[in-house]
Amino acid sequence: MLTMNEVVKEGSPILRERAEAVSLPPSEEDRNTLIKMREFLLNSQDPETSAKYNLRPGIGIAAPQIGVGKRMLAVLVEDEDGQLYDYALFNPRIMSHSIQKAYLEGGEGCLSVDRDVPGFVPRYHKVKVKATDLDGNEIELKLKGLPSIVFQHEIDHLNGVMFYDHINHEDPFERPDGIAIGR
Ligand code: K3U
Ligand code: NI
Repeated sequence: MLTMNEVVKEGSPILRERAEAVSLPPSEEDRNTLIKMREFLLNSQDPETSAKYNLRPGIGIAAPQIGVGKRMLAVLVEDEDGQLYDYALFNPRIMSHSIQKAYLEGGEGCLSVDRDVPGFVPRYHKVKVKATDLDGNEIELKLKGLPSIVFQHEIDHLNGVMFYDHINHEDPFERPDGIAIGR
């Protein structure tokens, strides 16, 4: 199983590189890596398992964060209605996005960042994402609110972008135009 020992921390060059597309159909190795990433999120959100293995709870993870420079991500998050977004995907692409922006009231965190970086992170409120799932099926997701923000954070990791790159460093708490989302 993956633990925090496998999670690459800021300063590592792989977090600043553009990840490579996964060749499809995925190899058994790529599928296994992605299955382990999803399992990490499940374990990290389970109070007993996270305490036992000292896991930081996560709602998303991208392959570069475990040192694999390929376009793969896993997300495990509930929206404000309690609907679960449980995805493990190859080659995710944002096909379109709203003009409207959104940001998390409490800012963002990252498993690769062992410090608090205060400030609002402007994102798109809604995104349409296409990707390939673990069974090789092409899927399209229409996302808004927290799940949309988590996907944008993870797709950023595939492009070498960190959440704090988006913060207004002159005034981190200047409210972006858009919807404030609580958690
Ligand atoms: O935000 C976190 C959280 C964990 C449990 C419950 C509720 C929230 C932890 S930080 C996190 O999950 C990052 C993970 C990363 F860096 F590996 F991608 C994802 C994320 C956090 C906040 C906004 C968007 C994405
Ligand atoms: Ni992150």
